[in-house]
Amino acid sequence: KPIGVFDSGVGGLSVLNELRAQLPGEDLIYLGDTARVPYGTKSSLSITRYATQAARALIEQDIKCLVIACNTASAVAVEPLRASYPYLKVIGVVEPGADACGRVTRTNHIAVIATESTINNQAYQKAILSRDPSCVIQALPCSLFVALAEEGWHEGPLVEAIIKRSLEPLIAAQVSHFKKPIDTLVLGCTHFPALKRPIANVLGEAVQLVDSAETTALYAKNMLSCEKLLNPQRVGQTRFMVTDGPERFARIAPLFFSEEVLSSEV
Ligand code: DGN
Repeated sequence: KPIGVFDSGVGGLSVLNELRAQLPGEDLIYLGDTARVPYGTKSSLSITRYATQAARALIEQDIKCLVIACNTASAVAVEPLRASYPYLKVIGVVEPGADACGRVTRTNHIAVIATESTINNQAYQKAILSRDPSCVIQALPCSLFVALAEEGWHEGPLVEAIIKRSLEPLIAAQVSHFKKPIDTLVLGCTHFPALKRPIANVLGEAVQLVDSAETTALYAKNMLSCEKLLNPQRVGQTRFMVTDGPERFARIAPLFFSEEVLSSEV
């Protein structure tokens, strides 16, 4: 059986890339809800409705587990989806990202950057604090980074200037005498791994970046291995479905995914 992977659009391909690398033997079906992207500024009610419809479309493909490769949908809809489909393994990106924070931080001062909905929902903040209540968290919405990533603006002085301006509250805290500096930053949006280098340049070496795409793929691998659901040595296939604009999807996909993408509209 394949693994179902769902995102609001193209960003989840960063998670798919990591799944492909960690789980080469698995068949993957990716559903991008391109008709309704972005989720990052929508209400929890709408996001849960969209995520439920996407999950249903993937369950119809007889999947063995569902990876919500979207931070916003994970933050808002992972629990409602688990309640609706108790027999299905549902993996979101927030919990693996929060686990990774605990492993990386030395000072317990952590920042999360994500879309507005993810920040407002507080899923990362709650997940990190539930693992270690002594953590101090700064959370900052950076929805503008989504556009930068999709435009292919992934480096250069202009990109760094925009990132610097957006991260100003974090940078101010880094040099403040009153606040302890952060040592860990969670890239809490599918698009942000594409901006890893300029973000690292702006924040400097003292801040470690946690990429929730990477940690989610490892989490999925461990889970499937524990459940004895991993496929033996073979080369898995990847299939793509989008709810709108397969041409645009195929054009932008290479910014996030390293293999060829041929999608069909559903
Ligand atoms: N995939 C979304 C996320 O990870 O939060 C970003 C794109 C969006 O819907 N705004």
